[in-house]
Amino acid sequence: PKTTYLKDYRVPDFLVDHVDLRFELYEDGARVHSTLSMRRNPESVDSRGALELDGDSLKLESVALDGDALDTAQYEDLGDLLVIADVPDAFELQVVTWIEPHNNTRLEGLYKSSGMFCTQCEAEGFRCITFFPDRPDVMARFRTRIEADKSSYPILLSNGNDIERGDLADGRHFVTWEDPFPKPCYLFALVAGDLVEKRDNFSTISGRDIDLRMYVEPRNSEKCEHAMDSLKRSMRWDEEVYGREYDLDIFMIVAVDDFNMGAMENKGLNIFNSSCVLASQETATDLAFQRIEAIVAHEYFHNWSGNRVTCRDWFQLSLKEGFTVFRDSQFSSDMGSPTVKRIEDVTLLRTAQFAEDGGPMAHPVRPASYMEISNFYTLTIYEKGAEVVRMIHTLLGPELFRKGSDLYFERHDGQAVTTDDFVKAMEDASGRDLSQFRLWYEQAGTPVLNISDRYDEQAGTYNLTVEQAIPDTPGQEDKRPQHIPFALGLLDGSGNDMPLKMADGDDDAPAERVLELTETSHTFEFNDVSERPVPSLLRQFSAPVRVTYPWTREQLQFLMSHDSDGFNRWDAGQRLAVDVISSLVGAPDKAEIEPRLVAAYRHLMSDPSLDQALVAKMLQLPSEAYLIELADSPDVQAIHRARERVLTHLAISLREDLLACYRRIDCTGVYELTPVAIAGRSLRNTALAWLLHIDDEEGRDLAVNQFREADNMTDRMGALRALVNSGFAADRDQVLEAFYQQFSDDPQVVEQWFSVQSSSPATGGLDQIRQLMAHEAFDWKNPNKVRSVIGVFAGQNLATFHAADGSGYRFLADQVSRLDDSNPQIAARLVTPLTRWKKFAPVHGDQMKAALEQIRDKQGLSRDVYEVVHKSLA
Ligand code: HT7
Ligand code: ZN
Repeated sequence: PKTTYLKDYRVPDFLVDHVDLRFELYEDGARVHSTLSMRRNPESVDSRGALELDGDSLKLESVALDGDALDTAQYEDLGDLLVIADVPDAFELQVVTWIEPHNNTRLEGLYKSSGMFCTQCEAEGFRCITFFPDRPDVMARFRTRIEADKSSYPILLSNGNDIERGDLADGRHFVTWEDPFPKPCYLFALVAGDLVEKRDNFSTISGRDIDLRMYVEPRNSEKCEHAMDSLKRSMRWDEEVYGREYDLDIFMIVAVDDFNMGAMENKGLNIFNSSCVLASQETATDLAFQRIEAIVAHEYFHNWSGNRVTCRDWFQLSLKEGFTVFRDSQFSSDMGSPTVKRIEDVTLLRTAQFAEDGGPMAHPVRPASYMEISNFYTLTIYEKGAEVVRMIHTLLGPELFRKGSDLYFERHDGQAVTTDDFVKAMEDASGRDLSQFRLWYEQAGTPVLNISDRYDEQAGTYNLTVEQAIPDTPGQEDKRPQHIPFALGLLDGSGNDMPLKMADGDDDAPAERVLELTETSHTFEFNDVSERPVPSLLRQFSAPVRVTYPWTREQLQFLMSHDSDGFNRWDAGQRLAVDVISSLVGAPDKAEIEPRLVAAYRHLMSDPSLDQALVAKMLQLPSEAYLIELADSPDVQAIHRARERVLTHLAISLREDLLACYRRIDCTGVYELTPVAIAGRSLRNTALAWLLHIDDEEGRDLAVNQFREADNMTDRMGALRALVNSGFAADRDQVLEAFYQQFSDDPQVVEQWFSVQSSSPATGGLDQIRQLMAHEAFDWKNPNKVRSVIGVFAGQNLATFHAADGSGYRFLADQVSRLDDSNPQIAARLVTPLTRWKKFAPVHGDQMKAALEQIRDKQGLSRDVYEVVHKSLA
């Protein structure tokens, strides 16, 4: 497959002013009539070149230029390109193609999901519908007429406003949609199905009335309220925080079961994976409710950050994704607990993005090349990209950042631009020089900050030395130091923030400072420091970096209870737990377990005056995945055993506290989604999980009872998970069966039922995973089912996946090879755990590598999987 390079970017040779589409939808295929009003681009360097349009899996029926049919000598159909050598400067091109949505298992372009037609055009799916210059810097106005059987497809949707509808012969009907905003074709959408409509409305800040509509299958009609409320909150928030008002008269959301990602921000017609939009108290956990709110917000926010201002090319993907993730995380912070939201974001970043940044697929936030763009919808583009925007926010402060975003939206409205344009707007609005900061977009790899300090009691000075280093990544060595905002505080012996005085005669002595690192090494001096402080470093995780500092366990325990920064209190707890667990990896069974950890957790559990939302997070031990990420040549089985030992020790030592904690929290009231209520359920379920970890009989009774009595999925799932991970095999089998019987007709719940089993070493041995794949509810064509069984197994059931005999690796290779024929995007994502083979000792690494080679040697490998496998083996 060929590689596309950023350095080769050229403006398009042809522009499209208007697109007229007519879809004839049938059971055995669809005919697409496309009329493109085109002209040569005056900015193109090639003023006489041939017209080339992208295509993929299309059957070309006819081509006409300005009304004259072309014969096959006048154009060339190369499959992936339609070439017309001789075209005038401005013309109308009519192309008719035939496609087969019912056979489209890749879920790119137009396909069928549960009997309905739907589309996914980002990144390069529009070319699977018709021939088109499929690149985001070609923006056009679209008019779309959809024709289909009226009884099977009463609802026909596309972008914009519906301007005409009517009946046709043979029981068919049509609706025509017009989108007044020019857009790239990746934002085109079409839906046709037998769906129920849920309506609401929103009055914008300027008093315009917007029609809000959700379309779902009839069985899901009671699961729309949360998404609709989330949408209205998002619309209000974007007006208040970013001054962004919605621009069309209608905003539509559609839920589909078969979808490769979470959702898609098509103009005025967002399409969602059902699992990311449908929820009821009975069927969705607290986590799912929060996720839905965040994704609805994310897609809505794209209307400005992505649609009104879009990407010039796919190397600029983080322009819209990083910025929009930053915006949705600000929104979630404002809707719930900011500290908890930050903890969740950082956990994902440090566990998974850092791993990506240290692996063979590491790439900058603005990549320099790709083979298959779908492989670049990564944690680096999304999460690290959001951190980069967050650092700009930290450096500029909220007011200047808002000035910068206003300028960006105003300056580039209706344009396709670059990450550099974004940074430039921030510079121009603030007067700050961000030239060194731009390296965050260009250099891959996670910077490491090595920190040391010295306290001079006589002089009353405290010196903090910070050295930064950025590791080599594929194709990038000898990196330059980056511009890093580094927030810190210093704690005195009573746990109070000390005034941070940095120069003699300086009156300004704040309790917290954001230092700016620009050199390889800095030494910062603090004056009038009356005692040796305990440093609270990188508060709020002010930059996506690794920090090393020789904290003692005493200091960590101290920070856990005293740091005024809630995030760093949590982080100190994580560091203490990591230190304790790591010290037990490979240690004899009788090695002592740090008593400070038990004391710290007892304090957290038994003091109800503490922020319960933070406590609920602090009681989560670092995951196996995170411990593996932190280790060099990790021994997964030994890490698993050490973590289990610590959990067992904590549960035994804290048994009475756990029972008291469980009973103290009243969960009998009305189900609420407030941070306090969510924290209460989380704490109770953690207590239950720990009690069942040691097969406590009383815990078992509580769990069985909770499972039976629960009026919400969080508690039912909490009990189910605890029982599944316990040694109470009979209870486990019983509740699993009861759960399935109750929810077998709800695909989103069945996905949770699959996940709870495939993630558990107790039920997720390889044989059981195979059994789940043979289950009546498993479906190879549905990405959610594949992810909930195979993806969860390889990503979360790590002790089984990394079995010493390599069976987990070979199993994954077999599944990837099988899936590659039908859905290459999902197959390529499933490969991820194997790509990390170099991190592991040869006993594992060699077998992981062999599994990659097994995939590599498969005939007819897709470009998606080819890229991941070859780059991993390089
Ligand atoms: N912008 C959307 C990206 C997306 C996507 C990309 C590749 C393949 C399938 C896809 N479905 C959606 C999602 C978002 O970030 O909002
Ligand atoms: Zn997005």
